[in-house]
Amino acid sequence: MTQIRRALLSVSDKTGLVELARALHAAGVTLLSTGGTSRAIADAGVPVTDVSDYTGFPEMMDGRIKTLHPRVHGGLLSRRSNAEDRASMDAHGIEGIDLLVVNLYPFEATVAKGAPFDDCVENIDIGGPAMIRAAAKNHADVTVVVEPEDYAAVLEELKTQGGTTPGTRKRLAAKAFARTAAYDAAIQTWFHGVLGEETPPWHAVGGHLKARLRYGENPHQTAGFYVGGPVRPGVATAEQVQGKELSYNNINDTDAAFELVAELETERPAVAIIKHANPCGVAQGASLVAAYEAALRCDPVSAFGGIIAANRPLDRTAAEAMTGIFTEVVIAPDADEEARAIFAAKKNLRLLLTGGLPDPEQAGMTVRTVAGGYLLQNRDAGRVGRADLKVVTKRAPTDRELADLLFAFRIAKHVKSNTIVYAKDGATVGIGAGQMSRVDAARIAAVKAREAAEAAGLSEPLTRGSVVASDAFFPFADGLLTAIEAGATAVIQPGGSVRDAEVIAAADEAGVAMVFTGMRHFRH
Ligand code: 93A
Repeated sequence: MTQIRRALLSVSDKTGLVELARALHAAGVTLLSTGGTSRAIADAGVPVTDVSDYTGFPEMMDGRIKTLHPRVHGGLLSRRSNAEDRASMDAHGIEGIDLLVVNLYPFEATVAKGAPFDDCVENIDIGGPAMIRAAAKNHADVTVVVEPEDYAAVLEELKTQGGTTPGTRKRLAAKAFARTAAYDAAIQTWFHGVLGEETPPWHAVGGHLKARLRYGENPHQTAGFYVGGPVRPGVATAEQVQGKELSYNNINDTDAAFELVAELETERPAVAIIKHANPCGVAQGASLVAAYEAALRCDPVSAFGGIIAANRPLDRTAAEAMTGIFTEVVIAPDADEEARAIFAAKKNLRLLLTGGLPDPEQAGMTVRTVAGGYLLQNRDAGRVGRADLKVVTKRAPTDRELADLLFAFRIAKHVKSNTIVYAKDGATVGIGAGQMSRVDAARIAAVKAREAAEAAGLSEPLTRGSVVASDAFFPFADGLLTAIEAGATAVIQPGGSVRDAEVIAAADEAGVAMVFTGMRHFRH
């Protein structure tokens, strides 16, 4: 147990400050504080000493120098049980500071609101992190608090036990270092942005903990949701309007859904339905509801319990259709009043509104772990357009086929490899995901399309007259032949196999049109 006789309070976020100061004073704690914080405490009628009176140095240089003084840092760093440290304290009039309460200049918020360069620089806190690190290092004797949410716990220990326990001080020290690490990471990210450079993704590892999750991918795994890096509309920034807490898998799937829908042409309403990070139906239509219904048709069985992303504000008819089956999450740029009211009736459904769509071509990095290390790469910002396509068959695709080919290839980019995507009239009609062989992906997609057609009471499989996209080249003609058998009339694929000639010949023989993209989209 460490008694708390003196506390230094220096906070930008003054939430709960007066209550804290009052309670500390009542517990007999002497208060030291910096300019604005000190004024707020004094205004509430609580006795407080200005740090500048304690150090004998005025605040100067627009507050750049407030607490950077040996009487402050000595008070935080001195080991109370060390005779030499105590002698130094006596020699220099240094008083022990037992509790440090700091929250930093709002650098992240200043950047987020688009403040000018100089304002951002001025909001880089120096004295705050220095004190936080000093107090956290000296957690054997000092308690450090960096967030208002921890005030109550410290006051409780003070009240019930007369001081803080070593366990609490260690936990708070860990949190303190996490905060300064995240703070420096935010500054680093901003500098990279100013320089027009990409930000290395390790900030994400030390990023800001947005939410502790109930569990990870499975219930026996613990997990947290960290945010950081360049701002991008999506699951990390969205406002959750309603519904249960998001789970680890929800977050992962919602991200996949929204990134996919943002990949499609923005002129037309688009909807993607995701299960286990893979789409089970994607479509564009004249309206959101038309797009949703077409997406659902692709694989209505898998869509149950899925995640829906839309590229437009949700309206009444879309909301009515989307609440027709059990859905975990809906994410969209916005929702009108009528749509919100309809979703509100489904208490558990999580509705996330992002305010916008992410730019599919925005630079960025991805990170994944391997045993003992990380793999870093640029995010796959590659996008194939009409001008990139090379017709390799005797027959060129028709305009309608071309539109569907590009649509299918954009979707294939967002499906686990190996993938084959069949599409028709701006809607997927069969998706084969995550197979070890391309021919299996083609087969599975065709089987699913046949089943969906049967379920809908149609006589023909949905793949009849469709186009087909492959995320990587066909190593043999077999995968292509499977797609042709399923009814595909045009093909889009990267090309580049040693057997391209064989594959092209097979397409020509069947009168199928084929285009090469020159770019592949593996996603493992
Ligand atoms: O400009 S600083 O880096 N220089 C300092 O010496 C210093 N000491 C505390 N910023 C400094 N602080 C920060 O001031 C704290 O981290 C806190 O965010 C803020 C509180 O200022 P005030 O009490 O005047 O509102």
